[in-house]
Amino acid sequence: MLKPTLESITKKVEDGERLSLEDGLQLYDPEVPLNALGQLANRVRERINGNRAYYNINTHLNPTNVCVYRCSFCAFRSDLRDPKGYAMDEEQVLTRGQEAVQHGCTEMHIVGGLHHQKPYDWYVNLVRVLHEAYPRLHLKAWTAVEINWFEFLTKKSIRAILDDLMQAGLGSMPGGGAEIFHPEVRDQICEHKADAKNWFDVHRTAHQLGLKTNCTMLYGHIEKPYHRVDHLLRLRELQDETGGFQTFIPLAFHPDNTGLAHIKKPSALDDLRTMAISRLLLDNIPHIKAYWVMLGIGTAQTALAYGADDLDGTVRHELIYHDAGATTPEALSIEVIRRLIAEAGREPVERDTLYHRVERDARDPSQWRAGESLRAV
Ligand code: V47
Repeated sequence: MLKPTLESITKKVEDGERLSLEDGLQLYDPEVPLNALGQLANRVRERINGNRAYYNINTHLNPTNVCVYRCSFCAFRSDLRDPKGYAMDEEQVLTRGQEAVQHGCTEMHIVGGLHHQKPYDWYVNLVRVLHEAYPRLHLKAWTAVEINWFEFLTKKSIRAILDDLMQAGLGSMPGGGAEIFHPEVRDQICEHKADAKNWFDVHRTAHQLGLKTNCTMLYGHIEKPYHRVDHLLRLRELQDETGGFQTFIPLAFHPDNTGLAHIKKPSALDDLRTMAISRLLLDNIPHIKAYWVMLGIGTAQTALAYGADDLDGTVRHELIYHDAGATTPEALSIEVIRRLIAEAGREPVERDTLYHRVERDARDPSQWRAGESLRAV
């Protein structure tokens, strides 16, 4: 078989043909000019999402940082007895909910450590109390790794656990915990936690139950291009089966305060190349997010021309990246996020978690209603 070239890959993209593992690997060859790759990804991005660039008004809640696992890339986790260790009580969680609603947030993104002294009910109850107090706040909560931990705690099936959480008020699931699926890498950076099969079983079941989920890839540590492309193709395969992924978020590794602090963080060029390759390989996932917290504002803005169509949100109270050395601000105002998008020549569109247009009351912007569904065009 002939080795793919940028020309043969461009032809495939133009003909709407699916790219292969070999194509993905070829696009990682530094000989392939980044600008040309970006332009190709941009065509696909505009084919799917037009000129829109989405953002949302959201907040993060990390109810505890105490974690049974010791993933070498994580600066957020803590031991129970470490002075840094914490676990929030119901009142603290509700205060965060109230703050979110007052700021007009449509979404709360909830993830944290796996606290060995907290029972399953602690996690379910947290969703329940927030949902009862603030029913309009969409709870995008718990990664597949947490669901896998709940399986261990309760011996219940994934389906039964997701049923409990949905009844309590779970609205969708974030894409974390995916890291790199290939065991050559996964066994070195997070050997004890949910493996690729566990992660996919949770997302498959969530999709079967009608829950939308996101997916991620943590890159720029010990993995090679092969592991990244393999990772993306595994996500594409589940999406073919279920269609339940909304958004893919490539996550650039931040080394500070982690067990991999000797590794340099990926360059902006690698970030943009990975963004573009993700857009091209994940032909069946509608949205690609440039998560500004981790990319930095300049690269996230540039990524809107390299395949990305979403910047995530205003993001209050993010800890996972800031503990690992992210120098981005703690939150962006709506005005700044809209200006960043407009400067990139895109149309800023506020969305809710499930991609409906958000319409705000001009006199009191904390008041909003969900409008039309923003289907990929
Ligand atoms: O799974 C942890 C990553 C993830 C580091 O679904 C790190 O909308 C880089 O998944 N350097 C959690 N990455 C965050 C996440 C996410 C973020 C934004 C939006 C969404 C979404 C999901 O963060 C973890 C891990 O892959 N991570 N430590 C670090 N030092």
